[in-house]
Amino acid sequence: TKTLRQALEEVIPAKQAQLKALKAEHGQAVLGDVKVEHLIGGMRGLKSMLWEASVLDPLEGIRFHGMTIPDCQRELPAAPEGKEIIAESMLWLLLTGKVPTEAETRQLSRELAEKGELPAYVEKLIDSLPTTLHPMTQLGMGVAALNHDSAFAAAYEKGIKKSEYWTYALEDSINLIARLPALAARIFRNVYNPGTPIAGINKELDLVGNYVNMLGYGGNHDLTEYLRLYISLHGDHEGGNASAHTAREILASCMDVVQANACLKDLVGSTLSDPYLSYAAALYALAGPLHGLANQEVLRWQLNMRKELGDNITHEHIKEFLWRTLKSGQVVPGYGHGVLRNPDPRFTALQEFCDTRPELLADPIIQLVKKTYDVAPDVLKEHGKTKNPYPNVDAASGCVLHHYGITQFKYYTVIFGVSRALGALTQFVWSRALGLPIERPKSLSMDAIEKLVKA
Ligand code: FCX
Repeated sequence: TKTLRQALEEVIPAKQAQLKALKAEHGQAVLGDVKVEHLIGGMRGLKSMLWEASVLDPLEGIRFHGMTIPDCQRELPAAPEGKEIIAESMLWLLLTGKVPTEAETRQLSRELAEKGELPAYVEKLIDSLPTTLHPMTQLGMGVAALNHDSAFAAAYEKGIKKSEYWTYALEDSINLIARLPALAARIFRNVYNPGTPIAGINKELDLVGNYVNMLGYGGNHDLTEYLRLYISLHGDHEGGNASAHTAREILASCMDVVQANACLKDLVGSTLSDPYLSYAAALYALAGPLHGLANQEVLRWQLNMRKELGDNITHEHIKEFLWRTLKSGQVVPGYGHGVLRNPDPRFTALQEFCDTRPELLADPIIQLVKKTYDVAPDVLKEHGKTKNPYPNVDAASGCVLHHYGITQFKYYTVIFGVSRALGALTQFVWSRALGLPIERPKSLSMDAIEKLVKA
């Protein structure tokens, strides 16, 4: 049985050779035009980033190393007593491009469980925060503080070779992924159940099994399975989304500072050049309501709808509520996407999870999400602004958590944050393995653009 590191070591040389050949043979090939509208439109659709683990097709949705969600559900190992994809098999796939064996998956689960304890100083830091501080703010702070023990930063300070960066990046990334459940669960306990004990880490369990135990829902098999699926599916969504891009960009910027100051040895440890600080930055991008915070917003919006309209909500009622939201200038949370132009297959997968469980189908909030889906696309089409009138993953993710008793919707994006580390840190490791340079796109002022276009 290979370790994750060995599996990665095997695939790196071929990828390095691929990059070298791509640069030498096609470095000057044109992939598209840069238009003025790209500069003022958030670079939507501009092909300008390298990202290995997943690619998002506007119509078909996400593929992880070429595998669709149903492919992953069929082929990636589940937990011993479960059926859903687990975070470990998804992480293995994202990092190596290969489907792990059962034994490899279990070995990775054990490694994560062994590394999952939080250092005492981080527990103290989190315990000292006001419980009114948003859970996402707390998560970012905890992740940033973990950089105290960054192997990457320490090794850099000693002066390692560029070719060795990835090994330390991997060590930090695994440690961070391993510790996220304990950190996220501590935040949950402090904010919502102060003073209650947190379960210890069971070395025989997978990452999400332990997370559910630490959240205080141990023994709820269906919730555990749901979160396994949720965390695997939210793991990566190619590179241009705000959180993933932040993790990459911050890394690049840090490396600039590091390289520029290589002679100033004691500056290195204080730069942002490690996975912890990069991922903390990514979390704060995820915390925006147009991105990851949308899953909290969806539930808030659907609960408001229920409060206002009562229990017997018809399609007509929902239409009126949708129009009221739109006319008040707000977005309909959980609908629309920067890339997708069809219903999000992650939304579909989460809906299918519900479809096989009668108790979920009977839940009024889950019914409301389904009913909203019946009418929202047509309302959004009639409204005429949204390029994609269909649901994204956030439209479905929160209502199932609500059903299982995690009703504290301000916490939902933290679960997304535990998940997105899989993809963002995968790219962190690959950026180092491929020796990618600092990101430094060119910016222009409006005057400079006018000069260029009028010339
Ligand atoms: N409700 C109302 N209006 C919407 C809308 C929605 N759900 N989605 C897009 N629009 C509007 C935009 O606000 C924009 O209006 P403007 O011209 O007045 O600025 C117009 O339609 C065109 O936007 P569009 O090109 O379709 O979408 P963008 O790429 O600019 O934005 C997001 C994509 C996802 C930000 C947008 O659809 C949105 O705000 N959706 C609601 C929030 C949400 O669900 N976010 C989660 C997305 C994702 F899944 C994730 O990151 O987790």
